[in-house]
Amino acid sequence: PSSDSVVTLLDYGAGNVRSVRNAIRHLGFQIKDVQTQADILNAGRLIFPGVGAFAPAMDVLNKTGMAEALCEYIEKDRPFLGICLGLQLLFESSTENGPVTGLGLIPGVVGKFDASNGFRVPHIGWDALQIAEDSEILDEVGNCHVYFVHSYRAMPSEENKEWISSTCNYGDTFIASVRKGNVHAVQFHPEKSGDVGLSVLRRFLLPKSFPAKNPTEGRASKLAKRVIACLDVRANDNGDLVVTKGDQYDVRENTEENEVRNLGKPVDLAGQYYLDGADEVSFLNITGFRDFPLGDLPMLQVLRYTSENVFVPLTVGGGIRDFTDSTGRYYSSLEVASEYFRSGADKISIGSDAVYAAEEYLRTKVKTGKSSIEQISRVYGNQAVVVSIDPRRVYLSSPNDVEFKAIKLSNPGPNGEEYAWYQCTVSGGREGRPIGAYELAKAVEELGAGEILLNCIDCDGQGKGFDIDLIKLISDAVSIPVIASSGAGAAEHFSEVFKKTSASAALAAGIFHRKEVPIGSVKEHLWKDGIEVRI
Ligand code: 1PR
Repeated sequence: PSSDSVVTLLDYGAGNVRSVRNAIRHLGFQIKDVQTQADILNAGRLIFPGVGAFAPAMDVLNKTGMAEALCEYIEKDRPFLGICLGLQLLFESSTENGPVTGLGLIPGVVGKFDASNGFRVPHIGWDALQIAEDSEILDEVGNCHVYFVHSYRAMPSEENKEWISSTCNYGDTFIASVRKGNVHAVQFHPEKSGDVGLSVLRRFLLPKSFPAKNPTEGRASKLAKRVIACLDVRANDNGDLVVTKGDQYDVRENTEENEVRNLGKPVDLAGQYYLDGADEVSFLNITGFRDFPLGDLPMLQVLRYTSENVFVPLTVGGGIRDFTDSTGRYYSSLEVASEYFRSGADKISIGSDAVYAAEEYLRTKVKTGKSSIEQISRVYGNQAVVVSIDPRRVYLSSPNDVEFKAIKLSNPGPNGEEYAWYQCTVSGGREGRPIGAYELAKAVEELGAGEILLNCIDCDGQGKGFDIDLIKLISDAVSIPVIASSGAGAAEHFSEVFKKTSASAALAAGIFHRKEVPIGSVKEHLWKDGIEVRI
């Protein structure tokens, strides 16, 4: 390969840089991995996708001598692109588990977003940029949304203003990208920002070799509400992995054969939903609670293949827990999650195991640090940990009938009951547990979950709309983003959930699989209704 088609990648082994690799390859480039300091100093162009937390990253860079080499490379104005933590590390220090000293190339301290002003932290999703002139690699971004996922950010100041090439406003104005000469860094994820993100990478990799297209037309002004396509995946009775979809979690056909409903192939459908404009794609391995997911190589393959062509965030759930296999080998939930991340997942979602962890935490009031939520968020950050809640409505005549949070329903129950509590379940809805969705949501936020995927068994597959009472209850109770799920049957249902609750995203399955309403029509409808979405 000619040196023009080679990109040097600094991957210090902290997490998932698979999507960055896939995006670089997709653009026709080959990757050379940094092994030594010399690889940095001799790079023709260097991409540094920082992953994980600030302190361990600096630790590795210092111990390996990479910190010194990076500073030398950047001070010589060699072509550089830092992504996410790869931007933050350029600053003087970070308050993340610190203060921790950074590379010190840009004046300023990286600090945490303030959730107290009503903005949910982590900052997850598609947001708008204010782009300075001469930003070069952002030339085609224009007014389009790009994808962010982070809890810490650097702030603009007199001292660093010559570096700033764009800012973003989320509660306060923070630095979305920097540029000086050939040195660039972005807080957002170009590799997860669809076509617009790929244009940023392309302009870095091929500077000036083609004229900048006019900025893509966009209408972004603030954080968009996300529309997520969900694929419930399991093996059918022939052992093939299929996308299935249940009614109230029952995924079998109502026929004599009672076969598992088959709505298509996971990789194909995910690719289609990406092209249709899905802001994220989620895979739920719905029998993961039974089978050991690392024995489930096809699911890992699904992620690997999907992440080659789908440049929006991917979440995978099912079976994330500690496990001992038939030979007695023990796997921690962290190892299971790591395998999913290595295969291309950006976030993992925990169902049953989060219920057990929350029950124990509420009983003992002690954070042991050993739960899957704590282990995974410590290493990958809480933005990578979603908790999937599968509650079922339990009707009550009076809210005092239970020890759990009960609410007055907008629509009374079958026997005129005015109240209900939402009982959490495990094992795909098969077993009810002594904890409510409200108690669970608050507990898992404290344990380190970064987002909640809120299903509702009663509404699943019914197409009658989301459970607004439930979604309002939970999204008002926590300050992390909540994804509303279960029951979408029309574009109006998405508008309703965003108007009546503070959910950050809405997820649907059946309506998309059955091709009743395409994702694009949902987005158009939301836009016309005055709701910010990524078009
Ligand atoms: O418990 O950590 O192994 O995780 C299992 C995961 O699998 C959980 O996230 C759980 O929600 C999911 N799951 C388990 N069984 C089923 C099932 O359907 N039998 N699917 C299941 C849950 C619910 C939604 C669905 C929405 C939208 N699927 O994700 O996609 O309800 O559907 P709709 O738009 O068609 O109404 P663990």
